[in-house]
Amino acid sequence: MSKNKVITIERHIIEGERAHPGASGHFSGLLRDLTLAFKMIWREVSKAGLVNILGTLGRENIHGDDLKKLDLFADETIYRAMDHGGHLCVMASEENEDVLHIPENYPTGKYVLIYDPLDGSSNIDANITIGTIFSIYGRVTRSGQGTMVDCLQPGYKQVAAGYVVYGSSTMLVYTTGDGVHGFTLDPAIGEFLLSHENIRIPRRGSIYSVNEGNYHRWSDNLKKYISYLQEEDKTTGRPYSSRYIGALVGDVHRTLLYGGIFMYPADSKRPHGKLRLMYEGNPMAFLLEQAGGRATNGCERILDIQPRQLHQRVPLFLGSEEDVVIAEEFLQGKRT
Ligand code: AHM
Ligand code: MG
Repeated sequence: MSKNKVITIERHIIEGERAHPGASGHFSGLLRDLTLAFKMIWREVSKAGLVNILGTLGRENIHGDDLKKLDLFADETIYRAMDHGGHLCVMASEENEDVLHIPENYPTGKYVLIYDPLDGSSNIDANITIGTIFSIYGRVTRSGQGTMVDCLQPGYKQVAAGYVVYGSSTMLVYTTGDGVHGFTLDPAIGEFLLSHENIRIPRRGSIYSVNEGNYHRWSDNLKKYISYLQEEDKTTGRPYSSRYIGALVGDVHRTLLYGGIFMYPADSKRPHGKLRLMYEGNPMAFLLEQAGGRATNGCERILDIQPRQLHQRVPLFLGSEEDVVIAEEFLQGKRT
């Protein structure tokens, strides 16, 4: 008989909160509500091909990407699961230009939720991994409705972050600043069960992940780093293998488990990169650091960046500590 205890995410969250004397229960309530939303999204994602709900809605989101029906469903599901619990004072979603207020008739709480409801949506039609990303902060304003000020906090102030990867199995990976823990959904009982306790990223990996189609737009320093990764050198395990899904959650999940480096750099077309600091950079950086890894924009720790806009973009390099340090050395011209 297996020696492993069966631990649901709900129990894990409650036990984590018990370790903090004086906790009000709001935090565990918030994460419980979020988990319900994730299960509702998973249900739709997993039957998407069957019920033919795929396809564009004929309108574009604020970033100009095609807005798929599932993006909209995921966005609304999270908002509706979280608007009435009394845990949040404000939300922000990658699909919406402005902050999302709590309806007047519902109580407000002391937390802020920032989320990317369905990342990697260009992969939906091909049945490739997609995901949901979330980030939670304590509020800064004192009471009532939260504001933009509550949302624009640097990543080191996050109190929790995580993602759900809807892949060959569905997993929820999260941190509250006490390590990174992964839960696999058992679809038969509809519960996320602890499957990856205290995930640690290897100190160095052997995989790099980047959209190499942008090669000719990259800086010379970045090109030199990629050449370094491709060189033969047995002592450092090079050449590295290249893996790129083009869906952040899947690419980061692999990097977290296997090590190596994921990059979405700045280039001549996108001087600030493509990914968004608040919705993608900060939650992934918090997770990676909690697992013993590193996350940078090339010269500054992601979690230290003071955000100025909700949708600002950031060059992103994250992964194994040693790999990211070497990338920084190349990007800063200290290695050639
Ligand atoms: P999205 O938020 O519109 O889905 O875009 C974000 C996605 C990430 O999941 C992924 O890392 C990146 O875009 C891939 O971009 P590209 O196709 O330029 O490589
Ligand atoms: Mg996204």
